[in-house]
Amino acid sequence: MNKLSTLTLSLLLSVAGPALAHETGSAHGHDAAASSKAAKPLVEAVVRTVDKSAKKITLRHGEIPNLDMGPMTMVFQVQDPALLDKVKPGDNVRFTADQIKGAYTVLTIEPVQK
Ligand SMILES: [Cu+2]
Repeated sequence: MNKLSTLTLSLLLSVAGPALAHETGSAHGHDAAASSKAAKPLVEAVVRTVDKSAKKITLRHGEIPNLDMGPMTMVFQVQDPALLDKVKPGDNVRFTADQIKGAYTVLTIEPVQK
């Protein structure tokens, strides 16, 4: 199921990335600050491991357009360790990431109900 959903999501993202990003914004009201700062595209992923003490998370992620990265499993830094309280291994998530001082870093992450 994970393989299939990743495949599906990759396809969806390639045609409907911005639309998907729009849908998830509804839960939290206004997001003016974020959108004025050129928000990063939301990327689908599955959480593999979470390491709060090291502020790291391993994600099996789909394509990350702003990092020019294809789907893979890798470790990310997290900008705020509180983000790691929202997710656990096995969760399907949507996240945004950027390269900060050379380190791939998760900026936002939200679980997705499947
Ligand atoms: Cu990667």
